[in-house]
Amino acid sequence: MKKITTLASALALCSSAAIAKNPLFDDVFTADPAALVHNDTVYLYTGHDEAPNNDRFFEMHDWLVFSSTDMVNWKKHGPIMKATDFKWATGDAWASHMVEKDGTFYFYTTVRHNDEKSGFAIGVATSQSPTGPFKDAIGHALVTNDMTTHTPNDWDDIDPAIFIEENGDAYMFFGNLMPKYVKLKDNMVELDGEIKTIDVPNFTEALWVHKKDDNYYLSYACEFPEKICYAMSKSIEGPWEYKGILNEIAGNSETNHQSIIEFKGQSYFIYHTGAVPPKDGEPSGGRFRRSVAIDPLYYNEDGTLKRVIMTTEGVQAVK
Ligand code: FUB
Repeated sequence: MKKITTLASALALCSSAAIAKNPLFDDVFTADPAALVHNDTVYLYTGHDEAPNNDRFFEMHDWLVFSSTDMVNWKKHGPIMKATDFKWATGDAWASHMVEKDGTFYFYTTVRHNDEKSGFAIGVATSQSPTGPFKDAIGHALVTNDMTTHTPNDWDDIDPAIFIEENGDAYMFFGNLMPKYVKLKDNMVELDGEIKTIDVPNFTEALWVHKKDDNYYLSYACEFPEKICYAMSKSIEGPWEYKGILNEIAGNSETNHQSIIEFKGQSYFIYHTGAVPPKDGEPSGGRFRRSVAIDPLYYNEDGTLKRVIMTTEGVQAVK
């Protein structure tokens, strides 16, 4: 047996014995995960926190993508685009969502619009590859702040989440303080009809929609600091029945933002925390320096969701 002679060697032994996988990355700050399963691979899209400390506000310029075939080993592909690649945007690369339809990858994302339509807006970019490069698909925003008037703040049209029905009908869910959704046209880059609101309690932001069997699940960040709550429905258009808290406040982060996928028979809950410890004299993770984590998601027999158990071990590698 190895003799432990110093504190350093004791710590080294501890860290080699542990299977600490959450947060996933400690060399880059990642937030607002949105995962896509495509061709036996999981593509994990994230925002990129670059705030120098946790005192001020988000500093987010671009979006990153990572890929994995086993949920444990992640390949870094680098940025897929930056906020100012939308010529009408001034920055703030906030939460996004990627979907694939008929071989084209559609990246819906939150940015700050220039003064022509001040406030946050939703843009859409496309690529023929899940790792990009992505280009603005329409040359203007898909949703601008003046298109909705439910809340007075100028960041109420953020955090797009797309759901595509089996018949190809696509819907975009989005919003802050007021949850909203709108149908998309077949071309995926135009709205098809009016923007409607959703009635669920304690809504803050970060909508995500997924379906299992004949149940639709609407999960979202609730209250502040944020937990993740969820509601269920038999229809993409609701009504949604509130089911409670899915995940508690995540360590050292006021925000939370979830992505839910099924990959090779296992369901996953992907979220962010502020849990990266200080490193090399740098400030630690925190509310503006967040990091993505993954834990398993389990269903009850009646289709409701078991509350997520956040771990530092993370998930087992998929064979
Ligand atoms: O990352 C910036 C914003 O914080 C996101 O758009 C929200 O969902 C929250 O995570």
